[in-house]
Amino acid sequence: MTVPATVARIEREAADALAGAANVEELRGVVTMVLGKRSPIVRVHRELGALDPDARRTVGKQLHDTRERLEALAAERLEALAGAARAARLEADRLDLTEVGAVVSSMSRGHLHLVDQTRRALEDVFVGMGFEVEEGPETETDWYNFVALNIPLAHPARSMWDTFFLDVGEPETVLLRTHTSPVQIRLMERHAPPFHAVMPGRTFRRETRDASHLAVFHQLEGLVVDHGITFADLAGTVETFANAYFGPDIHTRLRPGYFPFTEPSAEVDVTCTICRGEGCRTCSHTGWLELAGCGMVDPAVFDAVGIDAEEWTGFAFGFGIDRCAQMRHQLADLRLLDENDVRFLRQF
Ligand code: FA5
Repeated sequence: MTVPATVARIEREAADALAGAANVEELRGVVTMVLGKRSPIVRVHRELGALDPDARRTVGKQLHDTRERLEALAAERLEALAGAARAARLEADRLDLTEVGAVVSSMSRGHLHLVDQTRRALEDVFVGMGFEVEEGPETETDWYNFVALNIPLAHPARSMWDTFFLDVGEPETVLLRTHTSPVQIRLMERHAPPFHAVMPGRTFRRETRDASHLAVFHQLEGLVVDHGITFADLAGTVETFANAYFGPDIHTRLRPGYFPFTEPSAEVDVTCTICRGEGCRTCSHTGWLELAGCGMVDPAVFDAVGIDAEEWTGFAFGFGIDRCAQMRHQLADLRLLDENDVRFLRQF
């Protein structure tokens, strides 16, 4: 075979090898093999000296052109293989957000606790009746929780509320509020009448938990102060609320009661929804469950906050939010509400 024919064969074989490289790594090996120091074209180049001057020139030029074509081909292959590798990497790293969405939506997502749902539902009913929503602190002073509510120190009515006192300041002056009634005082201190407000919040008592009592529970206080407010307004408000929240077939009753901060006072009962009035453990076999305390604001309370009891009259109430949830959803035992059993909580 002539030298030019040999060079032509070398070029074909080199071009095939470059085209056959499957990836960048392999291509680098082939380039060394076909263009490196030990490659066939370099070997032919070394043998040029043995040729006559004309053939040496012709073959020299052929070798030069061959090298240029093979280098161009190698560069082209390198670009193609590197591009393919990049695309493969991108594909492997691709984040499919629809897949992530599917995983997330199959995970169980939390929701509001039944007590919070109930608080919001109660607020909605009262807001619909024209009330505003106010809040107050869970830690209170003896003055707001008792004294301003016409319960001076050593008053026997203090035993109605078994209190958690905090070890702060003078003994028995700072406490966890036993009811939401102190928020009435804070509201009346800050603003002038009229008032139409509800005040939901957490309350605390040193009580033994049972089917209808918790030590940490929730109340929704209500206060209406205006010109010419009477007990009939109180009774009408309680009835309207009960119909809106429980439905028209649930009956409520007002029973005489006693609270130092209201006169006259009453308790609001609802037909026990567990036994439908037959009597059961939840309602202590009475057929009724106590939902709230209420009454006409005592003039002594108006005096404590500087409101003229000759000009203004008003009523107040305090509903148990947990008990409202209990009766609305027929929970035989109130303790389900603070035990955090997800099998129970998931149902609401
Ligand atoms: C009071 O706390 C008064 N502050 C209510 C009030 C406000 C009267 C305004 C007059 C004017 P009582 O202790 O009865 O009252 O509680 C009111 C309601 O809170 C009860 O009817 C009941 O629904 C709920 N409640 C009371 N104790 C508990 C408890 N341990 N666990 C769950 N709910 C309770």
